[in-house]
Amino acid sequence: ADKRKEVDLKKSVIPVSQLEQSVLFERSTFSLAERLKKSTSGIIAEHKRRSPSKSVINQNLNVFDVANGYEAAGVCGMSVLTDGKYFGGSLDDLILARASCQLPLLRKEFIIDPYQIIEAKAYGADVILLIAAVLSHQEIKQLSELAQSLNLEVLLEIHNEEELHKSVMPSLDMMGVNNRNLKTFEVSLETSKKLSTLIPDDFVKISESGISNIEAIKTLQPYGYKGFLIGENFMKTDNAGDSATQ
Ligand code: IGP
Repeated sequence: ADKRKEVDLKKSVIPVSQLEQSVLFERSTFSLAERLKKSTSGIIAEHKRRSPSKSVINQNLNVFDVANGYEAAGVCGMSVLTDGKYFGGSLDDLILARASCQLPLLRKEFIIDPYQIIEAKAYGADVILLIAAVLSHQEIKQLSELAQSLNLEVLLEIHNEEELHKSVMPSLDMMGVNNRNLKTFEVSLETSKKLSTLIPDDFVKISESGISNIEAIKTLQPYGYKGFLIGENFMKTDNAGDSATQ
């Protein structure tokens, strides 16, 4: 209930009706799922200044350079953290990424309210993230159907079998297995391997977190993964785009 209060406060800043009239709200969105299906590498590169597990990753890069660099490196899509409290991100980062590249953009946020989805669209996102660990079946359904009605794609994030089973529904496009344990922050690619066969084939499979080299990608591809979400590894360098090229 407390979380909702915070969101309600933001709601008073820009009314839904105004968000819906914004220029970006009208644009036709890019499909991340289609790009991943056609790609051989399938990289989704993230803009991430800091995190609860690592504190500061990089505070010096500007989001324009990062988005341009990722695009030049030929990645399939970009993830932009808009959470301020834990990751030092903002909606400004999202709109600036939109202004500087033509990549499909994922709004990386703890989405619990329909308002945040309208907001995602108005700030230039193409894809939203829903985290099964914090949402009920009914909430996932309501939020993903709203996203779908706005032509936004949905990436559903899971950590275990239970979260997967409660979430399978046709309004999702991609299933992301987070290799990072939310309680211990430990990462293990075994999580992706273990869950891969349980994910129905109609979803594009993405492996998230702790991917630090090409070997990890080569290891996971035979398990059916088409997308690889990489943050820290690119962001900890002086030039995020250059590191995404290698
Ligand atoms: C990226 P990494 O280990 O490459 O920096 O991880 C991404 O998977 C991670 O930032 C992430 C995340 C999340 C952040 C995955 N799911 C949910 C915030 C909320």
